[in-house]
Amino acid sequence: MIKVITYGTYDLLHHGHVRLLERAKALGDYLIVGVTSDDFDKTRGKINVQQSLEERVAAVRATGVADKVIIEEYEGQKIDDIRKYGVDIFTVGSDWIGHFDYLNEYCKVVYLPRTEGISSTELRDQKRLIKVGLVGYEKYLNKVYKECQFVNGVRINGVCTQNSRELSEELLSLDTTDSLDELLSKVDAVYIHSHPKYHYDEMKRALQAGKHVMCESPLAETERECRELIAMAQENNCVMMDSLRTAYSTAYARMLLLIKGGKIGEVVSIDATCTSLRTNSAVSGEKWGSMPAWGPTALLPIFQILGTGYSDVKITSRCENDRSVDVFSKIDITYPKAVATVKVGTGVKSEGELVIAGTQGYIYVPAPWWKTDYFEIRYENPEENRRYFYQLDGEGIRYEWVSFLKMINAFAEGKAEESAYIDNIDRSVSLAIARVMEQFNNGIDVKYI
Ligand code: C2G
Repeated sequence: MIKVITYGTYDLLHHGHVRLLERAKALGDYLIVGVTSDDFDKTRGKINVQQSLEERVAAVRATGVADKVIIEEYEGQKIDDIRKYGVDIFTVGSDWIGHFDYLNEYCKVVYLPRTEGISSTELRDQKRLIKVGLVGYEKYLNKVYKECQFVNGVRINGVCTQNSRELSEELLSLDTTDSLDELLSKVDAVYIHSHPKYHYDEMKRALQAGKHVMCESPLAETERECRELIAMAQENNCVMMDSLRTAYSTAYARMLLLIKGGKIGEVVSIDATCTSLRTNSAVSGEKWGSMPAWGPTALLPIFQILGTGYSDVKITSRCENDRSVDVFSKIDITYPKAVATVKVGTGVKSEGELVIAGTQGYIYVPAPWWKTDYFEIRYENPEENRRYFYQLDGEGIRYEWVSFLKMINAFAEGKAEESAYIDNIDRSVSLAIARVMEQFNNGIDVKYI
């Protein structure tokens, strides 16, 4: 009996896939099909696969061509599978020519001609092409634009900024305007990365125009405004996403799960530091202190791990002449049974690490923890220590955009509840972040040094 094996993602299974499977089967008597797991696809750069592993496996099974379906979970697995199942022929489409020649050492390798004119990428694009406008601080928009190129289904077709001095050439070639209304008239959604004092007004206008919004945290400068926007998004049937790329880093997300699963016992203390030495003038002439620049990111793990039911928040800030521009701030948060300290700086440099201490052990995330691919769980007995690594591409930005698109789709299909599951940041966390920013802006319990 001749055994044949082939692999693929098989997202939105189409006749190109089916033809390949049929021809693969015809090469022998028994066909094994390896379907890639979501994690493996992520590490190989396929980030916006539409269907779950279960759906993709079910679709491959339903073709009736495969004798056995397996899951491909790690790099190098093909060699293991070929040996394990005694495979005679490995086959894959001609888009991979040369790539798998190394398998010749274990079995015969056959590249089958790819079917022209159809692909999962095209199907994903057809399913929904969301037109998005970028709003705000030009330097960061350049980064976001680059990251969007990895996400199918999104087209950036305009920029609204007050200062296009630092826009990249690609962005300058799009429609650039300083009028938000003009931008809103030609997009389905907007991404906002402006100074937080503009967020409320910009989001309100976007939501009133029926546009979906993803806005860098904080959503607004006061909790009341934040609540108002949440209600407005609901009334207008729009997605409103609080944007913090860290929440979409796989390592960070897995770390949260391990903590919830009790790996370090009960969490008693969290220390998070975020600093960057950038001059305020570089940011569109706006004066961004440490709190607007880093506060929301640094507060994220605190509220996601310890919850938002804190008893007390005290802030110490070192400011320039203007009290709203803090070059360094320290936030001390007390909970009934835990404490947290956040240090943020735009005029001070420190080690940007995250330490989460529990009753049984602690988690250490090295700098820069907010775009991490790695962390360690450490115990009293170092032999029990564990290290975790998860590939992170593009600082998490591209994964965040995939989630934004999935949420927009869920809304379009009338499954708004599903979008809450896709969103990695709970509304209560967004509100707590806005509340602390409001406290800082109003100088309540803030000691200036
Ligand atoms: N295919 C094809 N014609 C198309 C599209 C896809 O023949 N129009 C083939 C591909 O060449 C591949 C299979 O169908 O052999 C599955 O395609 P994908 O789901 O895109 O998976 P891919 O990323 O190519 O995975 O490590 C190798 C991979 O697992 C192959």
